[in-house]
Amino acid sequence: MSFQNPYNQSYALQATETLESEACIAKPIEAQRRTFLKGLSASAIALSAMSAHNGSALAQTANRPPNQPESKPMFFTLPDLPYAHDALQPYMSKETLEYHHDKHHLAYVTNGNNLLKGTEWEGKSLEDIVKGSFGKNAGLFNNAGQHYNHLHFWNWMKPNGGGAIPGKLEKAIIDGIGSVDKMKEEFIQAGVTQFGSGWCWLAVKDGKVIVAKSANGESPLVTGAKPILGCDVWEHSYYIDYRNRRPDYLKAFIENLVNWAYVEEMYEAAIK
Ligand code: MN3
Repeated sequence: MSFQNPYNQSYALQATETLESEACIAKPIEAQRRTFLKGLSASAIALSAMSAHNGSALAQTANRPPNQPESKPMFFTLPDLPYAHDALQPYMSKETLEYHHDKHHLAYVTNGNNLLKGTEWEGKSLEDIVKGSFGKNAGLFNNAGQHYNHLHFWNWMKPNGGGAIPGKLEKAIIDGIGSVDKMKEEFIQAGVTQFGSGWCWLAVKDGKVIVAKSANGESPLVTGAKPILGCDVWEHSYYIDYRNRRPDYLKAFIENLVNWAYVEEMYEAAIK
């Protein structure tokens, strides 16, 4: 096993963490197929994923030895982080991002591609795979769901994040939740009270901004809402930097890491 978490011995592995440790085992066969997504918008992620998809299809065809059956190109690809691994310090360390992006997210990509093969969702969009496989194909859902969540998670953060919320989004938050302070308080509380692995969210449901939480690889997508901000509360996201202090991690995330411009883009797309 290539992944060695020095803290594994210091805390009990919960049942929901099994997924996490299993995901670490997968070998990084997709590492060469990364695509550069610096500064991309939410909608551009989908387009870029498709162009990476097509690019790899071409490369695969060109490199295929004669008389070998044509294999389908991998659908899920791991984008590079939109900033350097050390750019979020001191709130999120280089080491955390090296494990979290380079190993954990890569494992979801690799496993997701393997589990997608031969299913009815091959060729569908990522959102359709996530929504369609929920409750029907747990293995595929877990990996596709986590791929979707992490694609956005990297963009929901930025160096020198936090700060002022763009006006239209701020108004929607106040209309939906009451105030910006209340939103922050409820968002942190959702993350703190998510038992075991999961995520806390801001989402748009019926045109209104709400706070939500979900287990494992689930997201508001599976409840008919649109996620606009999510924070990963799996231990792999904070244990190196914060150990068991999940509330401190959530506070640092909302105050110092959030890329509110990206949240606003997702809000605009969600209310269309
Ligand atoms: Mn994660």
